[in-house]
Amino acid sequence: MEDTICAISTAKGVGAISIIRISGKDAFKIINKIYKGKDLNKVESNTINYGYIYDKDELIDEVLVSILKSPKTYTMEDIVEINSHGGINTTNRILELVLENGARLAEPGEFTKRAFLNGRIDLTKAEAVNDLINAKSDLARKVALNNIKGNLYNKIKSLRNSIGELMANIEVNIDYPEYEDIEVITNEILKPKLNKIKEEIKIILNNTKNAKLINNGINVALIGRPNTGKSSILNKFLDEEKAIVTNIPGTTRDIVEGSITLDGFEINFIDTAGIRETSDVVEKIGVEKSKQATKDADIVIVVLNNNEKLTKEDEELINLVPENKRIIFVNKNDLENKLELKDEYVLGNTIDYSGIDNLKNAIKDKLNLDNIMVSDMTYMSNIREIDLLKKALNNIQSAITNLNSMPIDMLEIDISNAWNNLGEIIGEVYQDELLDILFSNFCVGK
Ligand SMILES: Nc1nc2c(ncn2[C@@H]2O[C@H](COP(=O)(O)OP(=O)(O)OP(=O)(O)O)[C@@H](O)[C@H]2O)c(=O)[nH]1
Ligand SMILES: [Mg+2]
Repeated sequence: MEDTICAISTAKGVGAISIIRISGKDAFKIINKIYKGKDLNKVESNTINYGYIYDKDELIDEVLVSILKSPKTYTMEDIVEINSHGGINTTNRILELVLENGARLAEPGEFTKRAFLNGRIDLTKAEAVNDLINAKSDLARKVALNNIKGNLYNKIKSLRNSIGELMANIEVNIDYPEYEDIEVITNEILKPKLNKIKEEIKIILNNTKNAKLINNGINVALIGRPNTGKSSILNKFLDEEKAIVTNIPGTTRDIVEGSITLDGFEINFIDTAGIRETSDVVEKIGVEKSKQATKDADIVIVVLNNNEKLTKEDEELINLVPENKRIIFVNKNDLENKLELKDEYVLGNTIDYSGIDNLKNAIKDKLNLDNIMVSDMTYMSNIREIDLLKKALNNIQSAITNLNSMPIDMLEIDISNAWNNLGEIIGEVYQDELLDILFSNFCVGK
């Protein structure tokens, strides 16, 4: 934290401008050594100043320099941002110059880490910054932004406060049993309070399933016997001739993917090789990949041919997929109906869009996407947070289970463990190692 750090904060490559960011106590000293223009010591905070960057007598670039004075900055330290012309050469030259004049290259996420260590943001907000940068869909962006604003922090903090109050009550009862004006805490008082905390934790944990769909997108695999029209369906979804379509069974041999956005969700379609018994080595590998894709997918569309009788293989495929992620699509309804099916299915063809529209609705229904859209958007986005919240739930559950069989001071151990778990989520309790791992996933310069 004593070092002054610097990094290129914009994406590497050719662009109109690049930003070299410097943060730390020597930030202004360093810029003064390489900048010619106004006297930056005299300018106000939050100003942008025109001038030149020089390496001794050599002009390096014409720039705009932002001066941001501690403490109202991203890191809470003095920050300088040099807006230079874009392009790899100029940007690197300026970065080298900043390094030569006393800064050290920032590690990934180090600016955000400082914002956390200096107390400006908690860990959920820091992690949300990374989520925002990596957001793949509009919805993922909104959720991340909500968490940067403190949505998740406020929820966890208030839960932690409720647990803290319980702990204080128990503590007072244990330490001062002789005082008469202190409410005696009994199992009857504790039980509903613990249950309420448990229910609130459960709601957040339930939402985390949605977080995966929001952040990673929804994987939809198309499987079926050869020639049923899987690749045609993919192409229709994408409005593009992405996969090869022929009337020869076994046309698709490898996985073909493409994505669309549906109501803000990223939907990633995976077209697979038609599944059948085959002696062809290449096709065999393709069939294995199809089976794997089925396992990995959030939704599996089993494609059948309306123009053919149901085969044993069709039935096997239907049974291969668990009901909660299976959609059966009966394709080629422009041709004569020869298929009979007991299971629920979606009907259509790849000539017009009606079948595709029905499939979109079926995907939305299956995953309850409309509900996700209107819920409160408090999602935990990463394994670290989810894991800690699950531990907190277990600890609260253990206190509830032991409520009648253990003395109250023993219950306090479980309750205070839960309190610590929540503290770790927001970073009020943390280990240095954890921070290193967490921030190493960030971009350099953020
Ligand atoms: N009549 C009709 N033909 C279709 C329809 N959809 C696809 N086809 C035809 O069915 C044949 C097979 O289509 P594909 O999309 O290649 O089928 P596939 O399931 O990907 O086949 P494999 O890659 O071999 O597993 C092609 O000749 C398509 O033009 C449809 O809705 N109606
Ligand atoms: Mg195909």
